[in-house]
Amino acid sequence: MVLSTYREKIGSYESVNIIEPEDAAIMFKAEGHYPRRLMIEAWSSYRDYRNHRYGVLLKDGEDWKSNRVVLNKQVIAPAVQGNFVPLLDEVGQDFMARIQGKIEKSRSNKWTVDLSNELFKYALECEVFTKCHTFHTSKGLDSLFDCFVEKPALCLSAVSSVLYGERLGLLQDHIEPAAQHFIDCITLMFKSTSPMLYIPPWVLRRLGARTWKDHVEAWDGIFSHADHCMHNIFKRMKQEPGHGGRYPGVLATLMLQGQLSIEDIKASVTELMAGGVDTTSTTLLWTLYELAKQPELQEELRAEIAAARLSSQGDLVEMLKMVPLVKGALKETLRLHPVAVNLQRYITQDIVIQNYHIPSGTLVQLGLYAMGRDHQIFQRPEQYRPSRWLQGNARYFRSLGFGFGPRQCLGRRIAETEMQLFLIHMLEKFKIENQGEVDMRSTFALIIIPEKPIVLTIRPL
Ligand code: 2DC
Repeated sequence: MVLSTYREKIGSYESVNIIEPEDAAIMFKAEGHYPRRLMIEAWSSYRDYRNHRYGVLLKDGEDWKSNRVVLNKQVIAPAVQGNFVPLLDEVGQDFMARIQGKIEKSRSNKWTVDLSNELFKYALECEVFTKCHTFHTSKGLDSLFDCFVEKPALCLSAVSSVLYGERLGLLQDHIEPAAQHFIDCITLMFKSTSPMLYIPPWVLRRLGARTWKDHVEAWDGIFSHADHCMHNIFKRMKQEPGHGGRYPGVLATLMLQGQLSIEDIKASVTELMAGGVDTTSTTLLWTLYELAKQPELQEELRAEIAAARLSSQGDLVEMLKMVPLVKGALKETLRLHPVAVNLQRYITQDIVIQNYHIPSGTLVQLGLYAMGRDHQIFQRPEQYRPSRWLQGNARYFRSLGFGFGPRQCLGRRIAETEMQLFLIHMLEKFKIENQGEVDMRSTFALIIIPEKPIVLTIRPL
């Protein structure tokens, strides 16, 4: 095997790099009770600089564990999926109505568009709707309310209506500027992070460099918007208790539970909001791009969806259990176009990989992008073939798009549900076509994104 394992030293850190699924299994087995990945210094520096608390993204050790356990129950436990499904389904349906409207307006029975900003809005709307939705009771909220500083500059009437149990209204032509600003801030935050993987943030800060300034500006925008969203929920919780016993949303549930401090809740909910926009929308965009190349595959998926729709008789949670090919498509997208170029762990015991002895404490990086495209690991890796995920034996430590184990992506369940429902609605109503395009390349902006805008044509079935 050529170079499947090697050491590298970039900037200030040294790592051992692997790509084999079997080696990934060894790495994860040695991750210990408090798994740690590479610390993104830019993100922690910003928080230190502004005196913001770390959420689970950046916490480590016992503090990470105790927060993560509480969040898991509300965000990623299978039992809570049912809470999100109706909310996400509603956003999905609205998105389809919006596409339909665009098609009708065009008078050519199709809509040709770079969907990326539309998908950002879709993802943000899903976010806010689930995480900062509404509430049904208001025990002892006065004290909670006090810790919020009103930010009048960011007066987002549309957002407050979502938090109130209605919607953001992002899927309209005139998007609220503050919401668009939030979206732009997230993109800038990712983009300005990558240079700081190699040059320490404090150096750039000392130099007054653009990168650091952009980064601070981006996070400032993210934090104030998230703060504003949460502030509005608090206000609503106080003003109008009782919301027909409906699911109150992640934020309200966490607050009413009182297991975490408000500061901890704010920190992790802000991360969830920021982490769920570009990631899911890019993955959906890549999926549509791949599907556009294969009309027959779209048909296959449609058949599966139609059968699932029929036999689930309106029960969406059941329906989602009957669409393995749709799920395979998303796995396939994350294989070829992973959001994270690699996964990393500091191992907590000595391990042996490919006959190399690697001492405890070493940073091990699993090259997710490389793994997904390796022909010894995936047959004909260049082919987008969702059905390859249907055979159980071919999956061992190969589907790692959301990471693995207790430190895997906290937003995973929401992201998966949101993306599955999106594809279901999309394929039930539309055909996706490309412009006879050549292969789209990707680029690294901390997460992997398409190098150029992806333009697709959407037609009614
Ligand atoms: C980037 O060399 C390349 O899920 C670096 O939703 C190593 C590295 C470390 C951490 C990874 C990062 C890479 C890619 C983006 C990831 C991040 C951990 C979490 C983050 C994978 C591979 C992401 C996209 C989160 C982002 C949350 C948000 C609040 C910033």
